[in-house]
Amino acid sequence: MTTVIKGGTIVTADLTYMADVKIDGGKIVEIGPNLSGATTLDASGCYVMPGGIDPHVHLEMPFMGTYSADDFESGTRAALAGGTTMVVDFCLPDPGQSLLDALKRWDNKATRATCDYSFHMAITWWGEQVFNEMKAVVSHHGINTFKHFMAYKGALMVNDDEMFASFSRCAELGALPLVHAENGDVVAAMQAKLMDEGNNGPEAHAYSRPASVEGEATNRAIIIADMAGVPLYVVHTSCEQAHEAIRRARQNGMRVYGEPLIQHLTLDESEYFDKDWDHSARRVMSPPFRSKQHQDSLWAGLASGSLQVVATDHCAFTTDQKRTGLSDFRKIPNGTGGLEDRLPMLWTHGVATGRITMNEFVAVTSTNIAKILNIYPRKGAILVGADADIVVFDPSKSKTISAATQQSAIDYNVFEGKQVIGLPRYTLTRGFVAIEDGAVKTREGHGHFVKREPYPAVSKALSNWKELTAPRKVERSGIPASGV
Ligand code: DUC
Ligand code: ZN
Ligand code: ZN
Ligand code: ZN
Repeated sequence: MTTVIKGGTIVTADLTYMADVKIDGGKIVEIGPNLSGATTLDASGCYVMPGGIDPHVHLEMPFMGTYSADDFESGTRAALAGGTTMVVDFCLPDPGQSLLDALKRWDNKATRATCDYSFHMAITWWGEQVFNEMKAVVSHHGINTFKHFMAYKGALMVNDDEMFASFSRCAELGALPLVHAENGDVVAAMQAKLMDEGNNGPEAHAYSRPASVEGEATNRAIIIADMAGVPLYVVHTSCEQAHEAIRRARQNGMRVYGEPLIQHLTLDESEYFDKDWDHSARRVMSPPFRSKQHQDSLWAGLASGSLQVVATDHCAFTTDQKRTGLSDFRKIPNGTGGLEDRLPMLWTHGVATGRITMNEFVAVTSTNIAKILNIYPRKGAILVGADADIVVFDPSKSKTISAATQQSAIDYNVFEGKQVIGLPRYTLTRGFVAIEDGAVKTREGHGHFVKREPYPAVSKALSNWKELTAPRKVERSGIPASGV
């Protein structure tokens, strides 16, 4: 059964042109003028783009004494409704738990996914078993990325020695390390101080995690990656200090990638002040929202290429779950939603305002991500042979974002009341039309796990440290006798 997307303008990361797209067996089989097939989808007035890839989501994630409220069914349904056709979730072993056992749990949860998915593996503890299992994760399970939390002390956090060991192992395996970069020791101390001083509200969450704490950890992770001779991917880059560290590393020849979130690009710190408790607590996430100056830095990074990706860190909790922290901000589950809104919000605030081009929009929501995760051009491309993960995007369609009409399972939306222009007319997942003019036709279990091969380029990454001061044995004569 062939499908043809007809009359649209194809927009990729580097080209804009008019052509039809023919799909068969879930793949793109032909691109050109005047194509026909068994089914026709009218794309006139629309942009035909690679479906969004969200490289950073937490679905049904065990965290802070509860589980994030969107599971693989509702989360991927929200994704498709917003034009995103693949998500990458984080497999989190409990400290001491086998990585492979944790992966079984994640495999199980993800069988309900309505679009394709992959996993990053988190390194939440360190030991010989982890070192050994990392190899099986890469070579047998198709996972080429390992996440490290530099925050969440006493829970997920790893120390510098553990990060260096894990990053070095990534270099050997051709895998890419990811970091949540915040100085967890300083955050924990700040949190205790704020509580002692009677600051127990959600605004204290922001006070405990200033931009400098993120900048320091980003810089530290970059130096550890350089010493280990491996590239680095910094998740949820939210501030100028972190962006500056990434820019500097890239200028020095390192492959360091930065991932702003749509929330940090469009919502600022005023969400935590002079608002009611629920409003602010619903927006508690780490890192917290920042000032307008930091937002300007992130937008500049997307335009100039020093930041490469826009994600969501979708980790949704209901108001009831947030209220666990009513008398102690440290207990408010950290996380916000955004899967359904990432593309329309970025189009509205990025493309429609002229901050980024349409082609840059495709790059940062899809193509760059596919390249970094080593799944291009199967994903992230409108090319013959690619998976037919496609969004037919109508730039004239608009709506007001509201929890009342969203797919996510939670009872609010952090973008509530915001007007967006640019919405999917159709979203196709491997050729299946899951979204049609707002009608949701997703199929539970349609999503497949996408294997990601290791990268040969990664283990050959330039290390400034190795280039400059590779250890060598120095032969010396005239060594002074011991003693003074
Ligand atoms: N930040 C969040 O806000 N939620 C999930 C994990 C994280 O790092
Ligand atoms: Zn598996
Ligand atoms: Zn994080
Ligand atoms: Zn996250």
